[in-house]
Amino acid sequence: MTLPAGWPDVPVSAGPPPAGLPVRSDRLVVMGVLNVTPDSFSDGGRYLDLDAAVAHAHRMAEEGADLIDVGGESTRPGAIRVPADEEARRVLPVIRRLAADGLAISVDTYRAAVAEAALAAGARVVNDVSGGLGDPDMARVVRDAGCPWILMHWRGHSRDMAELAHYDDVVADVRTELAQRVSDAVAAGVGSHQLVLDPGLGFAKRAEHNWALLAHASALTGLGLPVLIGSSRKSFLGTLLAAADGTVRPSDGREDATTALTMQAALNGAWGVRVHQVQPNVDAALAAAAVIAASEHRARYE
Ligand code: PMM
Repeated sequence: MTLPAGWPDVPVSAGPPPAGLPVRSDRLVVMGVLNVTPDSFSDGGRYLDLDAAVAHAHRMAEEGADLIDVGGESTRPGAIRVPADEEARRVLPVIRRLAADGLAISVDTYRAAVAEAALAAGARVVNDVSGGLGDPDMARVVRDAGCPWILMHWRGHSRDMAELAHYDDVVADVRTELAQRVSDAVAAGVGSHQLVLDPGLGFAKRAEHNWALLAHASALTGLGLPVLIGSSRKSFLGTLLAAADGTVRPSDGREDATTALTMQAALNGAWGVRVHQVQPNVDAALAAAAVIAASEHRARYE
């Protein structure tokens, strides 16, 4: 693997993190997933009811979630896209309630109109799985709001993802394509200090692509922007953990592997992880932080 040094012509400002981006000194940030959808692969249909969604978000916050990621359209491979007004109808009441309760919310959307309405309803962060490619108006919304913007690596909508999973060198290609997204955002007037990068595990990626990106997470963290990792319950873990007869492990049996990858993300300098089950991942984040602190302590005496 050959990686270009630093950013390809991207001015990365070392500004302070924007208001709304949780930053912790004691451990990496844990983002709890709240899908208000009928068809997400692991929690679809469970939180369509407002009270059930609100209760689940509070449970995650009590377990230590720093951010609740509210999404109204499933992005699982092959998922059907929903109209923007239906997406907004699903997420806005939940965001309003949770923001009024004082929870920090990100909105998982690639649509500028939904992001704008969500920010007005109290969301603090835009989590954009399209990295700005899904809607040309998203950069304006983020620029005007001055909010954090998570740019995930993306090559196309769920329906087409499988065909787009072709790379010369997945780590170098993802890094270059994310650098282009940063460049576009900065050209549109967004401060680079507003940006968080995400390799987009499972999005136009086969299992071997996901493992390579995890193994070389430093290719992204080394760029100087916060990095988010979303491995939680994804299908590459189901394949890894398949039974002897080849039966893929169901999504609720992938928690321990998810937690192991949270430890790995933390040791590799990620800013945060996006997970369905908060408590074990907070524990893993604390364990990783203790290992990092001990290794830094020892280094002072060597
Ligand atoms: N994965 C999913 C949805 N949103 N957002 C970011 N930033 N990173 C991810 O990896 C990501 C995401 C798909 O998982 P889900 O269906 O469980 O929400």
